[in-house]
Amino acid sequence: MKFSIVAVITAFLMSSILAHPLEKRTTNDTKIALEDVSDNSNDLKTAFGKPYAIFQPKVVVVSMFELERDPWLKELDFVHNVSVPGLSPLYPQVHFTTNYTIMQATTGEGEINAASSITALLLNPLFDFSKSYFLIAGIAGGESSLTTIGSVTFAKYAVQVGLQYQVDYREYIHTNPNWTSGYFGYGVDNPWTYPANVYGTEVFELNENLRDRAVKLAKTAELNNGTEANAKFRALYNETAARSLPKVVACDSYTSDNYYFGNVLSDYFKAYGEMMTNSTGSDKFRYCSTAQEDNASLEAFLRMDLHGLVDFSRVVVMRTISDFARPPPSYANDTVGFFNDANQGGISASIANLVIAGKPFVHDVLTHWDDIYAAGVKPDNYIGDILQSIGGVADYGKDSFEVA
Ligand SMILES: *C1O[C@H](CO)[C@@H](O)[C@H](O)[C@H]1NC(C)=O
Ligand SMILES: *[C@@H]1O[C@H](CO)[C@@H](O)[C@H](O)[C@H]1NC(C)=O
Ligand SMILES: *[C@@H]1O[C@H](CO)[C@@H](O)[C@H](O)[C@H]1NC(C)=O
Ligand SMILES: *[C@@H]1O[C@H](CO)[C@@H](O)[C@H](O)[C@H]1NC(C)=O
Ligand SMILES: *[C@@H]1O[C@H](CO)[C@@H](O)[C@H](O)[C@H]1NC(C)=O
Ligand SMILES: *[C@@H]1O[C@H](CO)[C@@H](O)[C@H](O)[C@H]1NC(C)=O
Ligand SMILES: *[C@@H]1O[C@H](CO)[C@@H](O)[C@H](O)[C@H]1NC(C)=O
Ligand SMILES: *[C@@H]1O[C@H](CO)[C@@H](O)[C@H](O)[C@H]1NC(C)=O
Ligand SMILES: *[C@@H]1O[C@H](CO)[C@@H](O)[C@H](O)[C@H]1NC(C)=O
Repeated sequence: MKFSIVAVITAFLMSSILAHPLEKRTTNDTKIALEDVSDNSNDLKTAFGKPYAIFQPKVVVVSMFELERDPWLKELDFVHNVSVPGLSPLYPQVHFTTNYTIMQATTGEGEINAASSITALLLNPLFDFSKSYFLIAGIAGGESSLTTIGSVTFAKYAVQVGLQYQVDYREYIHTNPNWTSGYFGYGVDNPWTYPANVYGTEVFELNENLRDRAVKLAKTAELNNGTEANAKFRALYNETAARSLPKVVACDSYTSDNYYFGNVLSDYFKAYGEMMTNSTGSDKFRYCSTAQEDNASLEAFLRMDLHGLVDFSRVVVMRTISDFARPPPSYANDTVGFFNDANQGGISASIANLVIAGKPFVHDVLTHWDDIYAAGVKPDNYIGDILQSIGGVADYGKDSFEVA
């Protein structure tokens, strides 16, 4: 059979028009003209926002690697791929649903990938993210006092724990026998003193009202409980949370390129996070999950918020627990064996629960766009970084820090 080439091209054009109902975002040229950047000062600012951007997604789901991405691509109608310069070579494209309201992006793993991918994405002129909500949805190690395999956590604080001095056990134990790990803060000489200087990315605080709404929505979902092997592994622990079925928990997340586990480092970093967030002895900060990207992504969001390119109050960090960060008592002397025990393997439950617990929030943003989300969910808590870069007064940190 032969086709007329014109008919084929026409059919192709028609189908691509139908398949890409791309509605360019409306722009207000009067407003843009008024915001002309060419003033006479020597402090020329780049344009505030990106008035000629084409895409303005309402929700962006941020994954870190393939296993976190794929269940979203399967669950929703992500039919459009868009290549973005500066994304990870492993994940060069973002994905849009049919009507371009939901976007998915994958950063690549670790702090460097997360920071550079989010920066590239937010600066791309095709996208206007000034009103978009971001759901960072990834898996993490879990603290057994608050979580178990498959648990879903939503953070208020994100603490980067790797930014410290570190010395090996064999080199401090003779002189500093009461140190519990080789870590201590910048500009000080022991692990119990608040750092004298910071790089600015140590602690981020997110919109608690938005976080609590996401928690409430996630609680309406029926979580994946994991496998029989997961259930047996949970039973090895003493803590009630670790022994129970997975739940949705409001608690805080750590970022560290250094993938740590075990009681010694978990105890040390828990205490460090409490010190950094000024919450020692209170439950203002509750460490429960450890992963490798959030602070890096948050730093990129914060910098772009300063220029109106995103709204830092619209970022949610959700981490589902794929494995425990501490061994159970029966593995007390074999932390490496514990880590490599495939039986705890909660990867399938944690991956499934990313979509199960994240989807209600995504749908809520679309359903209540006009009455709630377009205007924003106002935070009552401090949001931002340790340097108070986007304003407000942090409930942690110090009045000033030495310059490193
Ligand atoms: C990482 O982000 C968390 C908030 O999610 C924040 O509390 C923490 O201070 C950040 N840490 C670093 C080192 O940036
Ligand atoms: C466009 O912007 C101008 C200046 O800010 C404003 O007066 C006008 O109402 C805007 N028009 C629309 C349709 O929003
Ligand atoms: C879009 O991206 C997904 C995920 O990388 C891929 O599986 C799919 O083949 C791509 N589609 C097109 C049309 O390139
Ligand atoms: C876009 O599609 C989503 C489903 O993916 C739907 O919930 C939403 O209402 C649609 N929005 C518009 C403006 O059509
Ligand atoms: C650790 O030992 C030093 C003396 O070597 C002492 O000054 C310090 O108070 C001790 N710290 C703690 C938390 O026990
Ligand atoms: C998980 O377990 C709970 C309690 O037994 C049960 O109510 C729920 O239906 C289970 N969820 C799934 C997806 O099987
Ligand atoms: C955990 O429970 C076991 C048995 O019930 C008990 O022997 C052990 O002391 C407990 N360990 C901790 C750290 O509480
Ligand atoms: C771990 O080692 C200590 C000291 O040798 C011993 O008392 C304890 O029974 C061991 N625990 C396990 C679970 O093997
Ligand atoms: C946090 O703790 C440090 C060290 O104890 C202290 O210097 C600082 O003032 C505290 N910050 C707040 C906001 O309470």
